[in-house]
Amino acid sequence: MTNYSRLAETLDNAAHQAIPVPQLSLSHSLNIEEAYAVQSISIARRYIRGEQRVGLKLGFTSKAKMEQMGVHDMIWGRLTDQMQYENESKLPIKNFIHPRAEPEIAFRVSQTITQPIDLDNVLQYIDGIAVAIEVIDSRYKNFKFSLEDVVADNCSSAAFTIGEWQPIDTNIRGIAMALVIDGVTVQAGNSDAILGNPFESLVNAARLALQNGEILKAGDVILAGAATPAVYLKEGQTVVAVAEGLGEVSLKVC
Ligand code: 0L1
Ligand code: MG
Repeated sequence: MTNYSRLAETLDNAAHQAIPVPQLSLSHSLNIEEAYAVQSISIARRYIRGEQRVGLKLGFTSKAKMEQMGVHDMIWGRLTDQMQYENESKLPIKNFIHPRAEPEIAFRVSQTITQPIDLDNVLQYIDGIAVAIEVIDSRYKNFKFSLEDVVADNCSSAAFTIGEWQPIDTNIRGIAMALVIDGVTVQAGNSDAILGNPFESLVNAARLALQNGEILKAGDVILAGAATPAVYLKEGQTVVAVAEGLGEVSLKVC
């Protein structure tokens, strides 16, 4: 019988020590529910160390990425306070294995979400929208994984930073987004690459949270998904995410 706790410990240690491990799928045949169980146990180890859950993230939020991975739904992971960095702060690269950055949109939840929400009422449940950088860092060697591997690995969640919160009536449909490293635009995209409408991501985050007993409450952050492919980070770089009308947010890799 598969020992989920042992697998969770392996992934948690890999993240904590920044040392990559072989894909779980090379030695275990987990299904997706089992992979989420491993994620849950792995994150519980962080909670025991004192970290607090501050929100959720969605991954595979572009049609192209879902098709590439052969899935029909997005994946989700938990964000903790230890993963959050102040805007313009230093990101110590030694704490990560092979970090990559992607420009995202973040939502701040305004009230407990106890029932499914939809595009018509989504604004009732947020009080801020911001540009964000998500730093993903697979705990697997060579950043290679199966769907079940990446779910067990908390969807590669590693770090994030959020720009200044903007009013909820700020337009985020069809806006230009970019990742700029040391003054050079290395990725450019559009917010509608996120599920065709970034608000869809929030609706789906609420659905997945409810399905999985992760109650979203006031102050929680939702990272909606990437507007462009992720880019590897190197020491010394300054990475900036820019979103038209939302402003920018940055990290200095040290
Ligand atoms: O979109 C994401 O945050 C990535 C989800 C996990 C897949 C990956 O690590 O590329
Ligand atoms: Mg992401």
